[in-house]
Amino acid sequence: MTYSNILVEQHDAVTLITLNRPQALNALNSGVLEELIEAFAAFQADPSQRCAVLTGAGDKAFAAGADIKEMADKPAADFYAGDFFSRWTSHVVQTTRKPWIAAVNGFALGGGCELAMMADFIIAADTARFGQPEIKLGVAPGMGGSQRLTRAIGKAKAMDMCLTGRMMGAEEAERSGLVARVVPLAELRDTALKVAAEIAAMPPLAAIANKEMVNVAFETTLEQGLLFERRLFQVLTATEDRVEGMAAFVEKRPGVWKGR
Ligand code: CO8
Repeated sequence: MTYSNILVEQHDAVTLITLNRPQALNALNSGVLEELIEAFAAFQADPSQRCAVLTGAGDKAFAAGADIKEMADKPAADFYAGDFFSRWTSHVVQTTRKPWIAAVNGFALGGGCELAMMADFIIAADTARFGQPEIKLGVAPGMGGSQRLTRAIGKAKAMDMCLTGRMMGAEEAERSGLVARVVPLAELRDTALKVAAEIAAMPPLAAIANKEMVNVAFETTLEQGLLFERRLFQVLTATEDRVEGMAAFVEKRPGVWKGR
C-alpha cells in the first residue's frame, strides 16, 4: 500500500506512523482517515510488528483537528448518512489489539486531541498544546472528546476545555492525567520509539492482555473488572511465555518470547 497523507516506517518491531500534511498542520481529512485505517490494520496483521507510534510531521502540530475546509460545505445529511468519523473508533481503536502510543509534537486540537486520546497513552513534547475548540466553530467534539477527555482529566477540566475551547499546555496535561510523559520536543521521536521498542520486547500476549485489562476499567464495574483481570491473569498462566518468563527470572537471564 502506498500512502499520500501519512508516512509509515518500520523500526524493527515498531511501526512509526506519521500524519504528513504539515502545510495544513496535519488536519485530518478523509484521505488521512482512510490511510490511517489501512495503516493500523496492516500493523495489527503483521506478526513482526509489536507496538506502534503515531506522530505528526513537522515541529508545529500533531494534528490541528478535522479538516475544517473539507467540512465547511458538507451538508448535514452527509455527516449523518455517512456516520461521519464512526470508522475511526471501530477500526483504529477496537480492532488494534496491539499497543500504540501517540507522540504529540505540537497542536493536538479537536479531532487531533481526540485521535491522540484513542492511543493507549500519550507522550508529549514540552511544546504540545491540547484543546477541544469545536465550540468556536458552532459544533462540539465528535470523535470522543467529550467522553475520553472527561474520563482522562475529570469533569471540571473537561468542561473548562470544551466550553471555553482553551488550549492546555504539556505541563498541565501531564499534571491532569491526559499525558503519561513530557519530554523536550527534540527528544520526542526517539523517546517514543524507545518506549515502543521496550513494549515491543515484552511477551506479546501479555502486552495485549495488559492493554485489554486497563481498557475494561473504563467500561465496567469494579467487581466485573476485577473478575476480568483475574480470569485473564489465569489465561496467561497457560502460555509458554509465562513458563519462560518465570524460568528466565529464576535463572537470571532475559526471557525469549514465542507469543504463545
Ligand atoms: N483544518 C483545515 N486546515 C487547517 C486546520 C484545520 N483544522 N488547522 C489549520 N489549518 C491550516 C490553516 O488553514 C493554514 O492553511 P493556509 O496556510 O492555507 O491558510 C495552515 O493550516 C496553518 O494554520 P494557521 O495559519 O492557522 O497557523 P497559526 O499558527 O496561525 O494557528 C492554530 C494555529 C491555532 C492551530 C490554527 O490553525 C487553528 O485554530 N486551527 C483550527 C483548530 C480547530 O478549530 N480544530 C478543530 C477542528 S473541528 C474538529 O476537529 C471536529 C472533529 C469531530 C467532528 C465529528 C463530526 C461528527
